[in-house]
Amino acid sequence: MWSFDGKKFSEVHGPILFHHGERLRLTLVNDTMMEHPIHLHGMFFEVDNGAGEYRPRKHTVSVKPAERSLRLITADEPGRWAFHCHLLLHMEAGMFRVVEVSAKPEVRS
Ligand SMILES: [Cu+2]
Repeated sequence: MWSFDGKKFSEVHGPILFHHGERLRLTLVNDTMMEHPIHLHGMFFEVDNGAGEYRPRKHTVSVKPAERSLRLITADEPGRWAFHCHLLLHMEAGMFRVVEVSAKPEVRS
């Protein structure tokens, strides 16, 4: 079974919610024997590679077998976005989620 957090897309209810403007740390743990190119649409992953402020900005980054990969995200694009493994076999089997970034907060004067 290919999934995120042990659940296929068909088994989850609703999107993963991000608040507009928030800064997030995502930890991806690959506990399989395959490499997974993980793609988040709409926003960049910043790869936290231990090099301080020099973090590569990527839409898709592969996570190797038994690797733990840290990413930073700024949720700055409101809407619903696909988050999935880019191996189509894995995506179609359930390694897919929808990320929803809440609407931009009202600007008050
Ligand atoms: Cu995969």
